[in-house]
Amino acid sequence: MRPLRRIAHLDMDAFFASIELLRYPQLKGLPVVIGGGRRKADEALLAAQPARDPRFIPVADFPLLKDYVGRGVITTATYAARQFGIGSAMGMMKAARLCPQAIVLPVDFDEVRKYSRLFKSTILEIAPLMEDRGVDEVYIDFTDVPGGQREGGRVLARLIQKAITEATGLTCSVGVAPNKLLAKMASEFNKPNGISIVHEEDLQGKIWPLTCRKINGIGPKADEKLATLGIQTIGELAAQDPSFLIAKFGKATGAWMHEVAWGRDDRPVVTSSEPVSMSRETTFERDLHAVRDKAALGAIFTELCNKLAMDLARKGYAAKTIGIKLRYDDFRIATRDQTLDGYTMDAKTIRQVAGQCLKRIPLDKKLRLLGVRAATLEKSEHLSKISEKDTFQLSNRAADQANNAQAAPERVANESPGDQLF
Ligand code: TTP
Ligand code: MG
Ligand code: MG
Repeated sequence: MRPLRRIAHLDMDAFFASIELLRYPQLKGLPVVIGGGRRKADEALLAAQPARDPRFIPVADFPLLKDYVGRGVITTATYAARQFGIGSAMGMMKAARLCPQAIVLPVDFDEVRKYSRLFKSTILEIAPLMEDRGVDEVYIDFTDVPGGQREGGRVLARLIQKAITEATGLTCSVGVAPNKLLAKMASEFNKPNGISIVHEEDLQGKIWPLTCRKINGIGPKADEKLATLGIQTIGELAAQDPSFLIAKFGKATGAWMHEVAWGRDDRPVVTSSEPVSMSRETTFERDLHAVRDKAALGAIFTELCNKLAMDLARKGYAAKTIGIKLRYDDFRIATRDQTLDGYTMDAKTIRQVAGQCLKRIPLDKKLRLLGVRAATLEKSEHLSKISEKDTFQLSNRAADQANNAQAAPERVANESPGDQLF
């Protein structure tokens, strides 16, 4: 008899922040946020005390959120900081009002990459079927791994958790379920440092009471639309006739919503670790206006495109989709993307396509942030020679992600750690 399918989703706890706590263990248990984008603050701290071991820098010497001046957003926060209502993607100034005494540190991408590799290689030593889903999370197929069926997967999950903590000093949370969809939800149930086991028969008790937003792939827009239809929970979604959902959301999305509400998902765990997308973005020092600050904005835009092209080249990828993201001064986000007929890794082409995307966004308000993204990636070595001419015949896909509930997750995995917030 085929063993039951058991899929785990493992996600590191407060990843970027926990990495800083390894360097500064004296901050354990305190509210700490990561954000601001630069290492200035604690470089100054260390420069002032060059001979000192970072572990012995007094807590009182660390920069506090209340003294932060700048326009960054919070990347993540320790669980102690989350008790004050602070979370990812929140503006630093807002966070400072919620918890002025929180310590603020910048992200160290080299360390993030190091620990990301380390925890993944630790898993691979125990369970060979692992799918990389970004900087701090993976799916693991437990089905045929020793211990993977015991207590629904809890025995293996515990073993992996312990191995990761021994190798890295970091904690993670694991959900084990019949498929990826349910495992992803389950890994959040007992965060931090938790394990949660979900069986098919738990659908009604554990999954249906959750809000639809908990489904990986239902983003804010789709959630809002569901709410206007009187559908708040996954159970309510499951109770809808598929034809009703199809009428409201289109054939693919409607049918997909029905399936996921019933906990069905047969996507395999894919072991290759290809990135989903790459992106570059920046928060401006001050809000910029599309017309009045055209030159400054244009220069930043070009630089982002150049950097993105370099990222692609360095990692050996070409992209078929180029997109942009911007955040207005009222914090609202707009995205647009465009799919090319061919693949490109050329900075000029990226800039031109991104520029066309920008033209499709209303630019009446000031901007805080601008980002450029490359998706539908292919290893450049797999591509036959693509001429510039080919790459630049655009097929103008009306891709307003914001108005369109996609069957794919709205927030793509974190990708490589240098790429933020797309
Ligand atoms: P998450 O796994 O979403 O968050 P987390 O690990 O910090 O906290 P949790 O315990 O809830 O899992 O993201 C992993 C890292 O990715 C996070 O530490 C920082 C980074 N990140 C961003 O850069 N931007 C974002 O919007 C989010 C959500 C995360
Ligand atoms: Mg995490
Ligand atoms: Mg994560």
